[in-house]
Amino acid sequence: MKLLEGKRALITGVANRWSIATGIARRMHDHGAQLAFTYQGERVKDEVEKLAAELGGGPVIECDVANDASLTSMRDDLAARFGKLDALVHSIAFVNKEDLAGTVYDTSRHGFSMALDISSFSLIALVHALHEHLNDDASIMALSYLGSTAIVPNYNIAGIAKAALESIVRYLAYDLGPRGIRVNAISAGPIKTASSRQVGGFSKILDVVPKVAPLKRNVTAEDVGNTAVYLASDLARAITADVHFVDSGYHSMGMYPPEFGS
Ligand code: 0WD
Repeated sequence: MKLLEGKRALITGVANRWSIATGIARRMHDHGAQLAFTYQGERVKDEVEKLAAELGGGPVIECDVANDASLTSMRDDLAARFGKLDALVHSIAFVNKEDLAGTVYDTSRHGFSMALDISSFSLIALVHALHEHLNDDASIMALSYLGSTAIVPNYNIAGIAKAALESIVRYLAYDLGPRGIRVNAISAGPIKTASSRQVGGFSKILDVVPKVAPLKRNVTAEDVGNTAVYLASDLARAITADVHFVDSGYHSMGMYPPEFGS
């Protein structure tokens, strides 16, 4: 059964084939959604165009979420070429590499502002730009991580930015709820991507999950994509303002199993 037949989704944050947004786009396409994509700049344009061609040939539009003019022109282009949205996927984050290791108290004012601007405020900016181009009952989702509510060494201000993002999800859910529009976060387990490799000691994080998590395995971008399909579908029409973990159950562990490390 196809869950997204007749629905249109905008996918942000594809950088390459390993991006979580790529896994989401693939699963949404499998379920019959029509897709449009944004890309950040020339560096990733070819990869995004290739993926879009493979997944139905929808529009590919430049959008730098740090730039209001870019958001407005994306909105106008999208309205002309694609029509109103039933789903919006926010899969965007940026933190300076030097802020993804060491101590949080050494974070610079500029590094902090940039991380929060691109990783958190960008969801507000996208919804501000697109709210009139969302159908009633649309579904908005943003990618988060456990580092928002718990200490993950080296994740540092990325975690602080995810805490803001999850709070923004709840407030947007309240703003848009009267239109039946739902806003949720998907908190993914660690997945090797261009962004995650910037986090100090990331490969060790990948080693821990299969030893500790109830499902004893890491998750994939396609696992995240399956949850995105559900959240975008009418099956989730009473689900909003929440954080949905796709992490093999890792977030529920109160302590590591006794055999860990042996
Ligand atoms: O373990 C992981 N990979 C997890 C990632 C676990 C839990 C959550 N996440 C989150 C990330 O924090 C992010 O919000 O998932 C989202 C997607 O991240 P990803 O798929 O891991 O990483 P990547 O493939 O690098 O995509 C993030 C993209 C950027 O990629 P690059 O590599 O080019 O920096 O975010 C986009 C960009 O395409 N991006 C922007 N898009 C528009 N405007 C901007 C910007 N200013 N900055 C970054």
